[in-house]
Amino acid sequence: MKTFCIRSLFFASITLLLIACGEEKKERIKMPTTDLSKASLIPKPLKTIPTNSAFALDQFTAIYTSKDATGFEEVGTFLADKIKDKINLSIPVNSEGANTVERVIYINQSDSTALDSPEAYQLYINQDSIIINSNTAEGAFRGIQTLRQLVPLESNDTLALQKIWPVPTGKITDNPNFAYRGSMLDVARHFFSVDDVKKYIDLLSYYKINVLHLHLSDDQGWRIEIKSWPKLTEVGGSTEVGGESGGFYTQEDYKEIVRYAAERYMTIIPEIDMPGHTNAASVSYPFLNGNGKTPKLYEGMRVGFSTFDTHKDTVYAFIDDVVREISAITPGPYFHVGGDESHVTKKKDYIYFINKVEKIVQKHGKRMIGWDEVAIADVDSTSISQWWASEENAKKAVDKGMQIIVSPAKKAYLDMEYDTLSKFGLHWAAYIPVDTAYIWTPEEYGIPMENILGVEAPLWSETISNIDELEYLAFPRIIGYSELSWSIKENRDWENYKVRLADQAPFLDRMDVKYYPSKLIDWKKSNYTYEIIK
Ligand code: NAG
Repeated sequence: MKTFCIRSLFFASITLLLIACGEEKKERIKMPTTDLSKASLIPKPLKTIPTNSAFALDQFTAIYTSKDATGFEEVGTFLADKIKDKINLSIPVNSEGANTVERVIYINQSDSTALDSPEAYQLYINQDSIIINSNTAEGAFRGIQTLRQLVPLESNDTLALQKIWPVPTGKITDNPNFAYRGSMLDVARHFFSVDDVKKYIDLLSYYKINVLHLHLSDDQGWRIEIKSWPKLTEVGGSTEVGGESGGFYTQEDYKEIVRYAAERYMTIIPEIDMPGHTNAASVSYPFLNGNGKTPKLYEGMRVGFSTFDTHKDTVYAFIDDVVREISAITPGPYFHVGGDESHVTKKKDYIYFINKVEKIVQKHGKRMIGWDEVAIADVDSTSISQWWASEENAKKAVDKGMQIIVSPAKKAYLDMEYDTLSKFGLHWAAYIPVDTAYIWTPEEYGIPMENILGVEAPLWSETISNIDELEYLAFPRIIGYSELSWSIKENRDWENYKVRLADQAPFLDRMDVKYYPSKLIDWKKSNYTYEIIK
């Protein structure tokens, strides 16, 4: 309580001081009128109240963060770095005695009960101060994404000459609808470098996505170093779809991805897909498939032809090592075991296998996630089902009391083609144009709200082999999935969204994102045209 009062006093006096100094400055700078409720924010915040004036972001602005509040200074520094990247303006963070400071951005740890989830935040933008309140650094981090989106890339003429960027004033109260807002990247069919994954993570975090699920193994490749089973990557990591040389993450690489994601309050979920989708593992260690044959490396696109031997103890000893090594370098609470399309595993063997693997995952301190098929086994209510194909399996999972990650292929698969002219992608589930990707609700499938953990958009990589192609399939649809999982239904409307989406163009161009320029969107501020639109 005492620290709270001191902090509030300190904070109130800074604000008063700044209001006093600000009055003088206001006469000199003619700031535009604004409307915060029309700002192109994605995902749309819970509540926005505009006050129609503007905060002048310029070289006399400084960032201060709550003292002794874990992670808050780092959030302040992150914001300063991003503002520097965006508009080349350097803003000091927690600098003492900066007497040229006229306006502050204050990132404040509050203990308000109104901010009832760790990601909730309030953003007050006044003419002379910006205040972000959150109970946690995670909430503050979500709040600064909103603020980043409000900083214009370019200022208008007069203000631009004075190097002032106007930020619309008002109050935002925000809180995610779903705690799990995910994306998945298949690095098994085609391998993506650590730098590619980092670029993707950074873009996702701008839209408040907080989970990246990495599909680390499949028939075509094994992508993570397992020290006790080195051939997995030496042999199983050596190719990919189409026969290129593949690749893998060393454990140090993986830790670097985890660290980079954690800096953005994003959880990494590792997936080792089994008992099907395991050809690359069985090429590396042929005892795993139990049929006495050494399979060949596979570079095609078929699914459902491989399986582990579900009866051998040595197979479970192998899985134990894999889960143990990966869990030890994964701080997040989840481990994804795949479990999809085990077409050549007998049903009773499949059930036996999933039950055993669930215990292994739990032994290593993680919650099991599996594709929706796992619900046919005797899984625990603490395990999670990722619904992608079968409504019947989703229902079974609900009956077992499991939580569900909503990823219906027809709506949420980023590897589905946009339309018949799409340069990349598949269309076995559907064509998914940008509006179809947005106009649905996770609640519409009859899964009770309390069973929905969140939404995830998987990006399978059979047809894409580099970051440009990844971006083509992911953007702009992933931006819509962020809104579907963060914003409440009442705040989602396609006509309103598509205008806000078009306004992302300058940012996406600036980040060199090779997005698909859908004709459904009026990208007038974009520099970027993909040949398909011609
Ligand atoms: C599914 C497979 C996946 C494949 C994808 C392509 C799941 C859970 N399984 O058949 O291995 O890459 O389609 O869209 O999606």
